[in-house]
Formats: sequence, structure tokens, C-alpha cells
Amino acid sequence: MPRKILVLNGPNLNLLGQRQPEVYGRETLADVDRACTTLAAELGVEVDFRQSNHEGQLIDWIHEARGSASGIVINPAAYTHTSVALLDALSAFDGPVIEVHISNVHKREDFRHHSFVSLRADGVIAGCGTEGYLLALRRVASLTRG
Ligand code: DHK
Repeated sequence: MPRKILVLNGPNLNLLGQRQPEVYGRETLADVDRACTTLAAELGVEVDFRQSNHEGQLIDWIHEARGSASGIVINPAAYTHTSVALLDALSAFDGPVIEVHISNVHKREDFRHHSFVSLRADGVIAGCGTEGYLLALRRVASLTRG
């Protein structure tokens, strides 16, 4: 069975392609899901791609990933900057975690410069657009290669 990588997306990313395209681009989340699924086939892994606007839902999915996923790619969106709960949930997960931001958060407002999730993440990709998801997927796949 191919190893499973959970790709999690936080609040407002369901509007990707429509909201602030000058910041986040014109691709939709469905486009990103398709690109991840195509790359996953090449890498011999399975991708489980999800989005929620609710912190508790994201936390429940991270808990479920314990024992069912080999690694996590996460764009926590605004929860990056606010959520100790998401940090704690990720800290209870044993596999590699790569944090992704579509925009370069360091070029933006000061409040986006701090990430709670980075205290747990094994790697962080920011400012590479939606291609960041593919870079993150490659990294998790290589870290989990047996
Ligand atoms: C997405 C968001 O929704 C913001 O709240 C983050 C992140 C940045 C991104 O670049 O993907 O600050």
C-alpha cells in the first residue's frame, strides 16, 4: 500500500483563485489538489487533500493522521499566526510536517511574520505560490522513503 500524505488547508483557502488573486494567484484549490494528486502518483505516494475553515476540524484530522498518515503538508492559513492548539496537535504527530504559505508572509504585515506552527514544522516553504505544495510533497515523500 502506498504511504499516505495528508495535505491540510486552513481557513479561506476554499476561496483560492477568487480572493486577493494579486496575493494568492488565480489557481483554485481544486487545481492544487489535482497537481498534488498527479505528483503523488509519480512519487508513489497517496495524497489525502482536505480544507476546513474550522480550527477544531483541522485538529481532529491531525489526530486521525496519527497512525494513518506518514507525513503532513499543511497550509494553516490565518491559524498559522494564532493557533497554539494546532501547534499542539501537530506536536502529537510523529511523522514529518512541512508548513506551506502561498505568499511570502515575511514580505507582508508584521503579524504574519510569526508562526506557531513553525515551532513544530520540519520545513517551511513561503512565497513559492501554489508550487510550494509540490515542493513540500516532494520533501515529505523523501523524508518518509523507507
Ligand atoms: C494564507 C492565508 O490565508 C493567510 O492568513 C496567511 C497564507 C498566509 C498563505 O500565504 O498561503 O497569512
